[in-house]
Amino acid sequence: MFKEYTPLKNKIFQVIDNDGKVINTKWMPEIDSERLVKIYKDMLFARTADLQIVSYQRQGRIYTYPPNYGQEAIAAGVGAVIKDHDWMVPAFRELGTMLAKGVTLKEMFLYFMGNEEGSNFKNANFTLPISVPIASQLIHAAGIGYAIKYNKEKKVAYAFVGDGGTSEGDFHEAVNFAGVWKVPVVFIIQNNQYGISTPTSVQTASENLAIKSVAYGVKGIMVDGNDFFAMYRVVEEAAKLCLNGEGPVLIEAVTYRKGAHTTSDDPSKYRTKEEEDAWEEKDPMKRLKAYLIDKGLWSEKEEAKIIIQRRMYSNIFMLRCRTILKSRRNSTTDIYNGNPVRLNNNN
Ligand SMILES: Cc1ncc(C[n+]2csc(CCOP(=O)(O)OP(=O)(O)O)c2C)c(N)n1
Ligand SMILES: [Mg+2]
Repeated sequence: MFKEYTPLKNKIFQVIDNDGKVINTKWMPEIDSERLVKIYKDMLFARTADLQIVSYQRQGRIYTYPPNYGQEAIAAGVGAVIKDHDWMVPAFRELGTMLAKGVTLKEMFLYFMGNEEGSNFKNANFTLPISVPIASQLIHAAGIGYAIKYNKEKKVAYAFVGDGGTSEGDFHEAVNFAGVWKVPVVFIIQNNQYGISTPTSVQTASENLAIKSVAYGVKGIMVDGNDFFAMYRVVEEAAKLCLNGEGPVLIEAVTYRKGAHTTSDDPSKYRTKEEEDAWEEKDPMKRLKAYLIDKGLWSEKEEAKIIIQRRMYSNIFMLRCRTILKSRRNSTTDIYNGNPVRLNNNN
């Protein structure tokens, strides 16, 4: 796969088209129907929760939030392959993978309410907290990969970064280190076309982002990040390579951020309606849904039922989070052994 789709050819790996039709039978992954429907339902859960969080922010019930809207197939592809014992090294736009790893929606809500309990994942093993300093998490991933190799463990570390993050020194240091030490890390670039308002076209002079793997002597591939099957297959192959000692792998997942950069951004200032409409055709959920409906595995009726149910869940979670917030501890609780007098004086 990595030879056939070398980034030097600027060729994108796809399995289904925009209508959900299989166009690449050679690389179609084997996933049984029951599991596939479960994956789709999980994607729907993540999308519904994501849209709900944005609406909570508009109501003043949650703070700044970076929407995942439109990028769900990437998170789901990794989420379906990652194992409980693997490492998840997130940036901040991977809600679906976090949920797949066992992070709860409640913890995510708490995080975006600024509560430290939102970084204390109780059910998710080997999952680092959300990382906002762009690309800094990749250095941790390379180090984790080194430790996995040193300890002779059969594990993979999955690390995320955005297209903008590839311009950070940390990205280059991490991929270089990982390449030199041949560590089992899968780097996933979510190329959602923008770093806030900066389009990928002015982010780099490279023909694509996956091509950066060539300079570091690691395998790389450009994949349609809105094609769930393509994502799944690429991540599955990358994991196999890592487990065989042939890692790391750099994946550029090409997608589109349908929402704003964060809830404090207004994308209409820097992109056109025509551009948004063109990407709408490639929406990852629509494509997978079309595939499932064609195979008789899903229906619009079932979808409507599930969305109502999921909205209800997320409302319940939100109410619980409000209760936790009311009982929050002082922000210096874990810093000092007893608060300094000056902090108690309120001046
Ligand atoms: C080191 C650092 N510099 C700047 C910022 C401010 N900042 C937050 S998000 C962002 C853009 C990130 O773009 P990209 O890597 O494409 O990820 P995306 O937000 O599109 O998922 C910037 C510059 C930051 N968080 N950290
Ligand atoms: Mg981006």
